[in-house]
Amino acid sequence: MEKTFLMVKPDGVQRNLIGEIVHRFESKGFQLVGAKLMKVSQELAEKHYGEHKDKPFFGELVSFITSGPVFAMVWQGENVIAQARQMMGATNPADATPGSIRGDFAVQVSQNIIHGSDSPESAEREIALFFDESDLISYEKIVNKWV
Ligand code: DAT
Ligand code: MG
Repeated sequence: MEKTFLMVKPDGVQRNLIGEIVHRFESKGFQLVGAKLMKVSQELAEKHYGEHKDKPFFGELVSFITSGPVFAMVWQGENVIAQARQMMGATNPADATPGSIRGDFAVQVSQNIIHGSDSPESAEREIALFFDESDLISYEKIVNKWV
C-alpha cells in the first residue's frame, strides 16, 4: 500500500494544529503508520530540502524548519501521496483553495503549516530520512474495507 511522509511544520505545532491535521487525514480514511514529535537538525533539514539548495529562500527555509519542534508522520492508503497534496493545498497559501489545510490555516508561503511528499520517489526518500523501518507499524483496521 502506498505511503507518504507528512510533517506539521514548526508554525503548525505552535498554532496547536497537530490534532486538527491528524484528524483530517484520519477522517479521510488514511492510516497512520508512524509519528513523532522531534526537532529537525541542521543536517537533516539540509538533506530534506536538498532539491531547493540553490533557491534564494533556502537559508530561510532551513532556519524555519529547525526553529521549533515538528510532528513527523507516515500515512498509508490508496493514492495517499497525491491525495495528501490535494488536502494540503497549493504551496503558497494565497493560492490554496479554502477547505485545504493551507487554504484554511495559512497566509504566507514561508509559514505554510505542513510538508507532504510530492512523488513516490520523494516519499521513499523522506520516509527513510525521518524514520527507521522499525518505527513503522503495519496493522489491520477492520474499517478499511469500508473506505
Ligand atoms: P511544497 O512544500 O508545496 O512541496 P516546495 O517543495 O516547492 O513546496 O517548497 C518547499 C517549501 O519552501 C515550501 O513549503 C515553502 C518554501 N517556499 C517555496 N517557495 C518559496 C518562496 N518563493 N519563498 C519563500 N519560501 C518558499
Ligand atoms: Mg516540496
